[in-house]
Amino acid sequence: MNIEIKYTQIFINNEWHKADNGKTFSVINPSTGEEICQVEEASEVDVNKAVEVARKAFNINSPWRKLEPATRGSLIRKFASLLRRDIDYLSKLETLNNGKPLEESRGDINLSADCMDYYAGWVDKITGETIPSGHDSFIYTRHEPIGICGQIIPWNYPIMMLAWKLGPALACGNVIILKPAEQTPLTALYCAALIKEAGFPPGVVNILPGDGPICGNAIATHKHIDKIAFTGSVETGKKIQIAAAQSNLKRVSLELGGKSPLIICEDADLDFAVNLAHRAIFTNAAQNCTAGSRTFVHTKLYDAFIARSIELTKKRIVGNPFDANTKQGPQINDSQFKKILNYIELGKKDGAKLEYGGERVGDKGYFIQPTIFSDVQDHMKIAREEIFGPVMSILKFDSYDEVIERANDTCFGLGAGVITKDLTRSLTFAQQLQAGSVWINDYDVVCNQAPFGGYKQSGHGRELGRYGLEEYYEVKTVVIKLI
Ligand code: TXE
Repeated sequence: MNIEIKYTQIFINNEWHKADNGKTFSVINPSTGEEICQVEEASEVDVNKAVEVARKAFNINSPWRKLEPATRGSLIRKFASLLRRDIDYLSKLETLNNGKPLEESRGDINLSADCMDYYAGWVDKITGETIPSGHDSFIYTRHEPIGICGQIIPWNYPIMMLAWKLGPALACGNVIILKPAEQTPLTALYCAALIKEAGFPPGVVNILPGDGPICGNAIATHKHIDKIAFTGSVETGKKIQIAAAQSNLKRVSLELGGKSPLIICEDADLDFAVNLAHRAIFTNAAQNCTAGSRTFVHTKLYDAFIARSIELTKKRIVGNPFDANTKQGPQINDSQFKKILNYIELGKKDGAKLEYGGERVGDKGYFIQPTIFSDVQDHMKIAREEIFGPVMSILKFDSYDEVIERANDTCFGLGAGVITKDLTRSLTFAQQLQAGSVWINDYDVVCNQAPFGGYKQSGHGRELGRYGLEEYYEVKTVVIKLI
């Protein structure tokens, strides 16, 4: 597919820049392993430049700070409408760079535009409170923007992660330095052009493509960046939290990995459960932080569940993401591809039973067969670590008390699902599962108005919904003595 690449430079102050040190990096098409283009690689010097213009944009008398709330909302809404206007081009660019099926890219862009609209609606509703006080004083709170927000995003949902980050930050009136993942900078750079077209003042949104340990680290350690929001691995999340603490104690919100359980109870309809569990793990080639990567199946359904899951998985079409029949594209890059194949080997070595898949598909690009393991035990690496690849791990259970304990026996806590028709059982699970989202008879339902985030090492803070705004404002108490 021939898709024109329009933007490959660093976006600072509504202008395009070359990297200060002249460096570029290669962006790879995961379907072929071949280079799409070179992109300018931002370093610390470029981050410093972005901070300088962002500070000006955040000055109390700047055009951005003086905007009426409704006007700020209109700018965000305009950006959403431009995403929708260019959805044909943007979805092709996303599929080229990330490898997800074209229909899924379209879905992501629609959800991203909806997310921006959702937060545009909040702009003039972010209110403080009046606080009870003595008869001779008046106390109220103001919700004020934090300032310069660094935002570092991953490659699995490139546009959607950008929208989740920009939406609440802009709604609260902050200014932004965003770094897309080095694997997938292309749609973020196109979005930069749309930000300018929408009419945001210079310096409000700056988008710097670059490497994690260089550009990302410069953002995390910068003394004049006031907040950092990150989505990615636990390992990098910890580095960011340390960098934030050691530099200027900037505010931190983290959305990290998962090892989410999906529990299929004995009263579940078998076909319904098989289809839901399949979608829960294999969506987005399982490059999904909420992937249902531990499938707990009640003993009574266990054998039939495995047989039907194999049948369904055999029909899953893996290949060219531009082909309308394709359900699963490639993994993002060579290192993820190798990591996943290595986990499959570990699963076999640890004694899990490989029921289906386990191999590479084709001889170029990073395609892997959807894979099913049964007889997975809690202690095995494939049941404990985030694989981030198309590997379904099926575990058997007998009693509900036991399965709740096993489901919670993980360092993660992002999502959890339960399939049952029993109301009391579903509510018991909802109370006792340690996860930021619990889905009953559904899976991975993420909507703009409901908070999303993790317990334990899946992160802290929440994105989306009203709670998502709380990560982007300071609360100021004003006390007035009535003299
Ligand atoms: O993640 P990283 P990687 C998980 C998943 C995957 C694993 C590794 O298990 O297999 O992480 O993926 C930037 N300072 N998730 O290596 O490194 C980097 O440039 C500042 C879960 O891609 O966390 C990119 O923009 N930033 C996940 C972003 O961090 C740094 C999504 C994510 O990269 C940095 C992706 C540093 N020192 C992977 N090092 C989810 N929660 O959805 C890297 N980065």
